[in-house]
Amino acid sequence: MTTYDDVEVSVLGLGAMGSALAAALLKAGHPTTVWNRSAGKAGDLVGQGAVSVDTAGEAVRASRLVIACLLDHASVHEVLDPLAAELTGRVLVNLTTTSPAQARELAAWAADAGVEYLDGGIMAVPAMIGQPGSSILYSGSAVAFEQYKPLFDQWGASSYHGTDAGLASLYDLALLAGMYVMFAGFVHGAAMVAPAGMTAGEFAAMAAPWLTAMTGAFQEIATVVDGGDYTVAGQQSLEFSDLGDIVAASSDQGISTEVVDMVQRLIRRQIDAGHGTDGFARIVESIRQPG
Ligand code: FVH
Repeated sequence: MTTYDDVEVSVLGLGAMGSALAAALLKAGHPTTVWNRSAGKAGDLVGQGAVSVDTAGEAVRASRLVIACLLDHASVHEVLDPLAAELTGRVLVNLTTTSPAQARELAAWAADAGVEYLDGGIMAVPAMIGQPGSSILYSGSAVAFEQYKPLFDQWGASSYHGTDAGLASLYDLALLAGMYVMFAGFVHGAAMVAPAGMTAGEFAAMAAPWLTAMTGAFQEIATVVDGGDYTVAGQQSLEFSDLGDIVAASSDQGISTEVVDMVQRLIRRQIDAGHGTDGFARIVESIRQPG
C-alpha cells in the first residue's frame, strides 16, 4: 500500500533554506533527493537519509515533485531552462523569493513546458521550518497544492491563494514591507534613546510589549480602509497623529529623521488637502496616490 510519506521529492538548492526544507521532508519520512550547485552541502542531509546527486537533471528525473529553493529568479532559470523537457509532466514548486511578475513569468514558462507550477512565499527563517509559527503561502496550480498539501504542511502552515502564480509572492512581499518598516521604526526609537544612555536591548524590552499591543489596531484601521469612510467617529485624527514632536525630538537627539519624516509626509499630504480631522487610516490615500 502507498502511504503518504512514500511521496518522493527532489530539492534543488541546499542553501540555509533549501537544507531546512529537505531536513523536514526527511524527518517526515519522504524519500528525498537533493542537489546543490556547489559540492559539499549535502553531507548532513545524506546522514539523515537523503540521496545526493551530482546534477540538477538527475534530481529532476528522480521525483515527480521538484522543489526549487535557489537564490533568485535568474538562478531558477539558469538551473531549469536546460531541463524543460525533463520537467514535462512533473510538478515544480518554486520557493525561491521572486517578484510577482517573475513568478508569473515562471508560471508561463512552466505552462509552455507542460509543467504543473506552484509558487510559494516562505514566511519563516530556516530555523522555524517544521516548527510552530512557520507558514508558507502558495499560488498557482490548485491541483498541485491539493495533491501535496500534507507534504507542504511538514514545513509549516500551508495556505493557497488562487491560480495567479504571482499572488503568493505579492502577499509575501506585502508582509515583509510591514515587517521592515516596523523594524526601521524600532531601530529609530533605539537610536533616539541611545544618547540618553539606554541600550538597544533595554529599549527592545520596552518596545516589544508596546508594539505587540498596538497590533490590535490593525483591524480597526482595516475596517476604515475597507469601508472607505475616514470620518468614522472614534478614530485618532490625522491632526492628532502629526509627528512634529517626534521629528523635533529625533533632531534634538542628533539623529536622522528620515524614518519618521516618511510617515509625517504621508500624514501632512492629507492634512494639507483639508482632511486633518479624518482618521489616521486616511494615509492610505497618500500611499495609493504617490506624491
Ligand atoms: N533564509 C531566509 O531566512 C529566507 C526566508 C524567506 C525565503 N528566503 C528565500 O529562499 C531562497 C533561498 O534562500 P537561502 O537562505 O537558502 O539562501 P542561501 O543560503 O544564500 O542559498 C542560495 C542557494 O542558491 C544557490 N544558487 C545561487 N545561485 C545559483 C545559480 N546561479 N545556480 C544554481 N544555484 C544557485 C546556492 O548554491 P551554492 O552557492 O551553494 O552553489 C544555494 O544553494 C532565496 O530566494 C531567499 O530569498 C530565505
